[in-house]
Amino acid sequence: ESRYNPAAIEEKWQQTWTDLGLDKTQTDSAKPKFYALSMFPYPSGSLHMGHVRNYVITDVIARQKRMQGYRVLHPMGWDAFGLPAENAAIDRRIAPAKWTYQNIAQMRSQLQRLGLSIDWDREVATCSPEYYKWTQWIFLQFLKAGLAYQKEAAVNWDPIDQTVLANEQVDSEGRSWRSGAKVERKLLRQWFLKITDYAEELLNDLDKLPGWPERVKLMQANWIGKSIGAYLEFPIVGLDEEIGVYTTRPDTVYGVTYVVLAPEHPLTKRVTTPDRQATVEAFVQEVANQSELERTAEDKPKRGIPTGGKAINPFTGEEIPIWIADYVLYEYGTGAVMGVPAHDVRDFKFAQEKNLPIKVVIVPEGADPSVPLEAAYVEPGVVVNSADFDGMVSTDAKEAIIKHAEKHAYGNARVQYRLRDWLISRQRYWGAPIPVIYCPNCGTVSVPDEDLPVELPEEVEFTGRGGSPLSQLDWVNVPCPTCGTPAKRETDTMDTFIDSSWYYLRYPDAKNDQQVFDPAKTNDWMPVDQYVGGIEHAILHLLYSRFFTKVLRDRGLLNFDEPFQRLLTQGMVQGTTYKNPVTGKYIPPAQVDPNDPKDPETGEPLQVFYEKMSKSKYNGIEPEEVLAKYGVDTARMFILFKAPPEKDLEWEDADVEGQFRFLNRIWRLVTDYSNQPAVVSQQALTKPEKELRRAIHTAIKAVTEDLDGEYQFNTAVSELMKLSNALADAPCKDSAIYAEGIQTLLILLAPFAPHIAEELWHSLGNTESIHIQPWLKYDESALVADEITLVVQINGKKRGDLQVPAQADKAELERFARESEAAQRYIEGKNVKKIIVVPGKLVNFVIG
Ligand code: ANZ
Ligand code: ZN
Repeated sequence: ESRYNPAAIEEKWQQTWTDLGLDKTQTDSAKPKFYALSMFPYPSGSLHMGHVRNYVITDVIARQKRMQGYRVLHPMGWDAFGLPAENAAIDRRIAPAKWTYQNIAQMRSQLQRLGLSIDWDREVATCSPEYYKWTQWIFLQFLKAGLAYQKEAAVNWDPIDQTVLANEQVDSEGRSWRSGAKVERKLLRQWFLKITDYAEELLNDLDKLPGWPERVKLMQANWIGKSIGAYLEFPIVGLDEEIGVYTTRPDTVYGVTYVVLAPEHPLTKRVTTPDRQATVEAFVQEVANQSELERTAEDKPKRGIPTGGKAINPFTGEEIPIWIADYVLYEYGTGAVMGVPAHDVRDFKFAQEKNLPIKVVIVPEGADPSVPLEAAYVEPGVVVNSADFDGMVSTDAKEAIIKHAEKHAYGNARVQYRLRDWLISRQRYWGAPIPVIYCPNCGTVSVPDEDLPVELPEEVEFTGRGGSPLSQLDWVNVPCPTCGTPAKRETDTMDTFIDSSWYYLRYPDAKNDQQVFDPAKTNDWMPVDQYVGGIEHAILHLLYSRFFTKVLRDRGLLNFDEPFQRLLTQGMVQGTTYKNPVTGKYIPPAQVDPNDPKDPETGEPLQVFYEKMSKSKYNGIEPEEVLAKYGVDTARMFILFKAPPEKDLEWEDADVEGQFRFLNRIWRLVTDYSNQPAVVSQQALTKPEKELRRAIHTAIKAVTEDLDGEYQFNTAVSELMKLSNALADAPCKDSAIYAEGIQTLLILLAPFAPHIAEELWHSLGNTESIHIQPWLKYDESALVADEITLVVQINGKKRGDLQVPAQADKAELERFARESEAAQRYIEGKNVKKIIVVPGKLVNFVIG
């Protein structure tokens, strides 16, 4: 073949690699292991550029590690449960399983076209009974460990369709996406996993992850939200009970001017005075239908009312009013707060709106406490108006006040986490059924292991109404596994985040039908050495996976603490977007002249910018089209070269074209070479040979370091370009060094553009695959230059340069420079005041 034609080689090599079994996971235990993992996709039906970028990145890593002598595990699977399949069933009467497996088939063949070195023998689909059997088994492990429990929790309830809605199915106005009904909050008994038991370890172990982006660790830490403060009790006037509050600012306790309960707090009713009952009840009802987001929105006015009840500040003995307000959340802390308007921004606003007193107890050093505040003073300072604590630095007062409370038994130090237990119940069909049975005699009974999986019934009608389809089937009726009495199955299925919290543990032993996995195998491959995926999973998926790992470790199944050693969150793929700034409409590029972008209808000039590719913005590029035009190797090279992997990537056709031309240059370079006469090998290297050898080994070093370190694929590709230029320019094309150069170029190229590298490798007469060649090592001595370029400056300005021996010392450099033509011209007859020599770089003459 004389011309580079990707279509003619790509499928051929993919088939050969499959036949040779190159993508299979090696099990040779003498080799070090490397587990390269991409976040598995949701089988929506078609691959988009974000997927392509994700999987190409992991593939380069997997291929290079394999060449470096690692046994590599590089698997793929499908996060296959979830709402869209059920919606397809409702809208188009296609069974969720059928829809899902069709999509999987389609996307698998699209992935295979990318030339990914994936071991498909280990493929998992979370919706297959072979997989969810073990999801259910793991749930029962949590139940045994006391880490799964039921409690009432609010759900989004559509009163027209009589069904529970996921948060995504409720629009910003609180209406159902399907019926348009105003969504209500309804209490249902739900299953939870006790992730809060692991809050402290999940936080602390972030320190064990130096290979994670700082940003992601910070997001996780904030989500866990540890705060250190105090629990304080305020006795209720006229009742033999106290209101417990959680505060991070015990140092402000003398500034408390009211106490606030969450409206749903169990004490609300009892503290309310008879004259206020009706008003309070109405307010509680109103708040009950608000989402947490609405309640805590910063910009909305705080809503609250007095209950008529009073509490006592145990420090001062003062009576203060008890209020209820929407901004106090029942699920956080104790569901009650002490109001300190002088020192809390929210309380300040609230007190101003409600005319509550504001009492200053902390001031900046030397300030006058009697001057009224214009805003809350939230900084540390000196304590005032606080009895014995006056004069203390507020940060010290925190501890002193907690000690005081402990001594008098009305409070103590307390650590609080924002993290809540994980609500996993979904009132839906397309998920893993929660494997429990409710028996009138025995209560909640686990489905025995030998009865797993609890399979999803297939004869189901999808109407979108009347609750989960499962609850409407005879399927719910079973005899109790313990006593045989007629009993009922749980009809809720699990949150799909559960499926993805453990899939990476299954790949090392994906076909095991006796065990969730053989611990020996999973412990051997785990932890994942490099995980690659989107930043959108920075919090939940990664936190849940870390939680599962720790629980299964504590169940004796795993011998490590953290599942993912290193994490790479790849940036977004963005496309050119045309938008009419007046109408806000996005315009398809086909209707726009890129040199003069105007709205085809109105003639208004358009805004042009890059934005994440999406159908609604008409800025997407179809992977299939790029592959058809340029082949997959070009697409891979472009994606890797255009931006560092963690940065956003702006799709530019011209740059794709550029990579295609680069591969064409390599094609010509190698085919020209293979048509040349035999290699001549001499004893001593000529000067051009030495230089070429230096270029070769510099490339090996640079590409290796770019891949071993921070995965700087873009600079690695630049190195390949430099080497290819050095080869093109080399005068010694008949030398053995040139042969070494051509081979080096192909081997370094192989992980990036695997098909063209393989084809050209074979064109050189090689019969083994390039992908099983050992990765190259560089020769340190080859990196040393014989000569360097010495810059000659006059008064700091470059006036010329010259080649000098690399070993020349300072005095010699000065002499070379002084004798150079450039220097001669400028210093002739001038007074040289000073000469600055920077070894290896330049000589600067300061003349007067
Ligand atoms: C009095 C106080 C004075 C507070 C002050 C702050 C500043 P983090 O750090 O997020 O844990 N709080 C406690 N429980 C609450 C709930 N259920 N709903 C809404 N707010 C709640 O925040 C702890 C602080 O948030 C607590 O400290 C409490 O207000 C409030 F100058 O107590 B603070
Ligand atoms: Zn029973």
